[in-house]
Amino acid sequence: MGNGLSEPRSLFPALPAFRSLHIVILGLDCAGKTTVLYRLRFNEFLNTVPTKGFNAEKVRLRLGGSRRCASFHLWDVGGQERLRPLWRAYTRGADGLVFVVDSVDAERLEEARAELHKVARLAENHGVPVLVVANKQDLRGSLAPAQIQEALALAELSPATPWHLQPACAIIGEGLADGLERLHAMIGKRRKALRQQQRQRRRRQGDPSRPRVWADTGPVRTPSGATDTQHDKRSRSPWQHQALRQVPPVKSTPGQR
Ligand SMILES: Nc1nc2c(ncn2[C@@H]2O[C@H](COP(=O)(O)OP(=O)(O)O)[C@@H](O)[C@H]2O)c(=O)[nH]1
Ligand SMILES: [Mg+2]
Repeated sequence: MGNGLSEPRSLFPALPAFRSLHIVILGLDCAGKTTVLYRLRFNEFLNTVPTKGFNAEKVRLRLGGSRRCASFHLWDVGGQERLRPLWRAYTRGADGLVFVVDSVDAERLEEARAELHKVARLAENHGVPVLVVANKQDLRGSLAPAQIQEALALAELSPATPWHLQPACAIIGEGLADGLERLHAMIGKRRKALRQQQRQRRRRQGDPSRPRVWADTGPVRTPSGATDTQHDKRSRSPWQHQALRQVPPVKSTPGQR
């Protein structure tokens, strides 16, 4: 479940496998963020205590049962109200966000919605893909993904924000690898689009980032008629070269040196 931008299942070649993606796990306290982190890292259930600061782990994931792997650097940040102002610092420069919600805690879904939209709206998070994990699907009374999508108003996120909603149970790990794979694919798609935009912009502007090395076209005559060897030819623009070449050559008369 997601918006149009999350559709293609994978764009693996768009992302180099050796570089870890910076992923931040957010959500209200008790949603199951730390359980998600440790399940992904150790592939087992670990009892958690409320997170005061953050936990960070590196995780490698085999993609779609293939031999290709992806590396993630996962940051699990405390979700208590007094810690939420810190989210902004952790998400700066993030490749993707994971937003975990407790699917049974209907009362706090409104609060979760407000926090999710607040963080997604930050200028520095513009276009950053979001994986929403509808956690605790094993519990009786858990809301269906469609209900969670509506309660979180995911359709109202910016059209530039790719998102995917993944039902999951962090206790046994169900849904987590699939969700992370979708996030990986969304990040790949975004990178590819950004690279294309960058190339188009460069083509329009004549790529100022390239080193200005002009071709060596031989000695150049200065207006005085002398061959210019004193100046570095590479420091002149092609227009200067052309102007200098248009100076008529000084005819040497016999006896003149
Ligand atoms: N039944 C169930 N309980 C879960 C699940 N995920 C986490 N929990 C429990 O929810 C509580 C809070 O989890 P924790 O990871 O500390 O939440 P955090 O505050 O978001 O980091 C813990 O008691 C977990 O065992 C799940 O998928 N199903
Ligand atoms: Mg925690």
